[in-house]
Amino acid sequence: STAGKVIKCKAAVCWGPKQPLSIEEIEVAPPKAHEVRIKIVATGVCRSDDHVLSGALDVNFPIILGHEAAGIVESVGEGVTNLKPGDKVIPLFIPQCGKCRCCKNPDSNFCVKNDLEKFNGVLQDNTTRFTCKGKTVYNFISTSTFTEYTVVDDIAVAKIHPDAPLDKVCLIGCGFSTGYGSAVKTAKVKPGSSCVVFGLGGVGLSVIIGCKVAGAAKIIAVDVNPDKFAKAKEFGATECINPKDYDRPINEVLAEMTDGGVDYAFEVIGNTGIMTSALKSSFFCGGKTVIVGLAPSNATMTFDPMLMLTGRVLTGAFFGGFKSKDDVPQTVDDYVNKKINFDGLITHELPFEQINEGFELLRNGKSIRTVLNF
Ligand code: COD
Ligand code: ZN
Ligand code: ZN
Repeated sequence: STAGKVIKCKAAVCWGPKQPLSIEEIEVAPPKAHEVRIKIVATGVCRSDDHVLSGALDVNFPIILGHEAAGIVESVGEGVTNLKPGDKVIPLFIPQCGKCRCCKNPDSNFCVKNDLEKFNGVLQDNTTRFTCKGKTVYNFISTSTFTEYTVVDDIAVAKIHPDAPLDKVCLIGCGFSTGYGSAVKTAKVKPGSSCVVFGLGGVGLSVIIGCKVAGAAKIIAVDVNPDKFAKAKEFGATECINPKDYDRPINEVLAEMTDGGVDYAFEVIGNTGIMTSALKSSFFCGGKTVIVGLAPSNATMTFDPMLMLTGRVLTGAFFGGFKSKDDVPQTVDDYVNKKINFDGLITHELPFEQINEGFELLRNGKSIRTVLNF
């Protein structure tokens, strides 16, 4: 057994922005108290990882990126009682400590123990378990999954169904949940309602899946790239429109299509102008707008506050509003029991060593999701 020993393994180390990831041999120290060492089996390539590579996100280097994954527990540290070697797990980029003010609020899914706000790159004890060439390697948003083995805090890992196919359910660790949860949890889409989804990337398509599962009658998909429409329809869009085909504001077009406005509008691009369009396209009495996309750091959203006085609702969440430790296992169960399916989001599968190719596919828009297998 490797328990209690340092593991030498392969990892994709990011030494700095604007350079390819480098496959290196690293050392992974055993888990300390309330930590879990995980053998990663499959990991997705997400836009947020690329934000570090492009220099848009400020983190400490060197770092091991990756946050959308599934794996198997190799060993656990002292005090970890709910997990044992061999358990299938998904690392959680928003932890759920269960004790903080956010965790105690049933309507919040954030946790004060997160590393999303400051990117300190360390575990709860302020150190990491990774070294490479004698240097400390930092952790990424409580997870770090571009490695054969990682160590995470026990508040940042969920035990999942033993029959779950890890090369699929890894998407529940980020992209799928972010979209799907935005529909079923943050918006709480009602049966028979009308929805519009702006932006048809992997996350937007997952919003469509959620709207459909929730029983929406009308799901209007909006994108400037009409190549995205076929997949959108496959996942449940009832109509697809391209703003470029109209010479008037898209909210006016949507109002005509939906008897005055949609019940639910989702912005899944990260464009503050589109956020305002989404708000305007929601029905003036009780229409709900959910911001899913992360806008550039200094961008601000502006709108006439009168839009709100008639009763529109504007909200948003990371990770689809999912309380990570509670909702990830449930979502995996729903996948195993065939209540949901998102296999169509996975357009590419590559061996882990070809990780840089995975990022190329993301950058040139050729992939929806690439899953790397170890
Ligand atoms: N009008 C209509 N469509 C547009 C426009 C526009 N003006 N601009 C771009 N689009 C379309 C593009 O053609 C594309 O199809 C789509 O919008 C965007 O898709 P992708 O593939 O770039 O993006 P996704 O789906 O992988 O993710 C997009 C998000 C914005 C949701 C993502 O980047 C994000 O911000 N996620 C939320 C933040 C978060 O939770 N982060 C934590 C860990 S990831
Ligand atoms: Zn992500
Ligand atoms: Zn908490």
